[in-house]
Amino acid sequence: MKKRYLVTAALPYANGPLHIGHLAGAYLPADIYVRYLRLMGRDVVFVCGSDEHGAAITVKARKEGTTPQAIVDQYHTVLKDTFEKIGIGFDIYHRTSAPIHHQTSQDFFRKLLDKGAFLEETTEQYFDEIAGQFLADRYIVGTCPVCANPEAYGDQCEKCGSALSPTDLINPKSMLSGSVPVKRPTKHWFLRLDQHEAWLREWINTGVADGKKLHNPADWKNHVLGQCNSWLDQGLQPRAMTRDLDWGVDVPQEIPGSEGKKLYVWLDAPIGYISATKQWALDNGKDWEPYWKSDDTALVHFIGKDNIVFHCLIFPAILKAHGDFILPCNVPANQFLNLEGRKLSTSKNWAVWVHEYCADFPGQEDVLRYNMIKKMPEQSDSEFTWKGFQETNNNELVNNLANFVNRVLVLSHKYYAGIVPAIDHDQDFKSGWETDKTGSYDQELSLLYGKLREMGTEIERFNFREALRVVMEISSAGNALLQFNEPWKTVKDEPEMVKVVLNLALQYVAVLSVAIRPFLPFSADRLRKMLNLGLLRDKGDLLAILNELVEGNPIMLPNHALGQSEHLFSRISDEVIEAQIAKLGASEPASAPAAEPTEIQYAPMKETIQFDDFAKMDIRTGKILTAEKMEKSKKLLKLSVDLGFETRTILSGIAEHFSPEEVVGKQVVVLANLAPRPMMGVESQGMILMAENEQGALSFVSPADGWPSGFGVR
Ligand code: B3M
Ligand code: ZN
Repeated sequence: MKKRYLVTAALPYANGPLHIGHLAGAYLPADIYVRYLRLMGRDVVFVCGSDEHGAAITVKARKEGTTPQAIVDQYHTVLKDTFEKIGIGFDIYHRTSAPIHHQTSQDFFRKLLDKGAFLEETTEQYFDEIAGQFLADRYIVGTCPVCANPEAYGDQCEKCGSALSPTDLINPKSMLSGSVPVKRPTKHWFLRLDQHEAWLREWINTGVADGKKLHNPADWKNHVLGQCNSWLDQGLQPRAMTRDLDWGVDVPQEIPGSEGKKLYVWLDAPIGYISATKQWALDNGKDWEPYWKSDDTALVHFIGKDNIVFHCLIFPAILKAHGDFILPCNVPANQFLNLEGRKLSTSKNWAVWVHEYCADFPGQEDVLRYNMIKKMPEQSDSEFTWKGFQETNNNELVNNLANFVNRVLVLSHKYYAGIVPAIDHDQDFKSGWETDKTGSYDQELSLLYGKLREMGTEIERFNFREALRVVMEISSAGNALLQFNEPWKTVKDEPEMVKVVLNLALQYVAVLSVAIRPFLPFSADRLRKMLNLGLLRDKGDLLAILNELVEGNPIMLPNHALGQSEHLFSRISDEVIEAQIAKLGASEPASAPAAEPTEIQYAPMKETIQFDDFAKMDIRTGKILTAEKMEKSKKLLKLSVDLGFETRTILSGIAEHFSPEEVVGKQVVVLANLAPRPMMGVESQGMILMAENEQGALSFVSPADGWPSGFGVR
């Protein structure tokens, strides 16, 4: 275990408000993690802030006919407020326009320059002759060379996550004037990423850097490692760390050639984590340096998947080149959240804006949090729907959690005037964990202990959905405890047993009041009040409870007076949901374009092969002459395929997609020299090539109509 934690959440661009995709991607997971660490008494600083530079800002200002400064001032405030309202508990929410940030970034630049980390080079860059400006990053769009997305930016394709250079784009177009740019020479400082490739590869894949084991790659998410490796496999190129712009952090003036040059936003933005930490330290009389420079600090970056390469390769290279800084020990990036079957889109207003949610659902911030966690795109893209939101609220938060809490408190007030009953430990009762099992008080406490531990383990592994599920199991078991023992029926005849059941149920509620804290902080506060337990100070509260439970001690002591009970959650009606659905895309133009497809998961690239590997395959055109179902096989069709010079029998696994009638006469492409293979008593002599999409649908790969059979495909 590390001595201290520095947790960062991606700095949102101050060019728009926060939507649920942001929340589920980086901020909520980071917040849960941090709240948990604090509850465990760990030393943790949680930093974030507005990213106020880059084309995201200037393009927006230009669109709105205002200045970049006006844009960042407006949205910095909106973002800061929204984070607060939805309970993201940063220790500091900073901004990159702050002087301390400019200073810190410039110092970094000087240090990198001194250390020879840069290559100074004049290259041809795209220039917009109408706007009179060089076009880097988001000033230029074009087709992604990797996935063919026609709207890839000059720095990155948001669809496939590839990091790009403007010169990689196919059919580049200026975002400023829409014109086709020309190339002009300009001088910049390039980070020698090529020189960092070897150690980055080792560090990413083994966790070892400079001979020190820093982390275990098995703890990193697969898709994060996958993206890093596919980038590394393409070979790292020197990357410009400066831009010809008039908005951003100046290249330090004493450096020759600095005039008109700004730092690349992806150089200054991650340094924003450091300047935020510095400001936090200044504000709190602390020392920032151990958090960034000491090996016993765990640095964890929470981000969305579109920021992976910047946090896993480029920023680490910058930190390493500087020399004094530690490297992140994990970058638990999330994938994307879709909304009602479509990709979130700011321009089409296809989003749920968090500040609007807070205005429409006051006091129900935790309902959104709960839903976001349940739908958190931890390993793959996920989807938010308003119907799902309603069902989750009504079935899980109301029927399970709020109902349990309410029953326990109401019954305790009714039977014991709101005083925790003292109990006789030898009473038999039924455990809520398994039907018809006799419970024991001590065992129940140790089960609670186990659940809290399990929750913690999942959180520390960044499995927040699973952690929340474990918490809700406590509530389910609590409900079952009441259901199995029916205190409302047995209180007259078995008063001592009912005391045990309710005392225990109160322990469950007390445990829940802490366990829900990382996920549902507002409800945790309300619950603490109902239990008259005092608000959590977060500093080690969970650890304290674990220490009691492991000793077999109850959390709520006999004779403790409970507070007033209230409803933790209430039902959400159809009308409320319908109103939200109607709001979606409301400002969309009347002739709305066809629904955007949801974010697609492409299979990762296979490893590179040589031309010789390809040349070994004999691929030919052909035509299906006959087709029949194979007996006893759901999947296979038996085909005879004309290859011009001969007819082959080929068994093809397409029977669930096509009927024999449909495929007869189809022109196809055949892998003709695949070793023959007996299948279900028939020899298959080749393979028909099929295209498959992400839903598993199949399409024939066909040559043009009337193309002759038997000729090569290359
Ligand atoms: N502002 C990009 C983004 O919002 C960027 C993150 C910076 S983190 C240092 O996707
Ligand atoms: Zn792409």
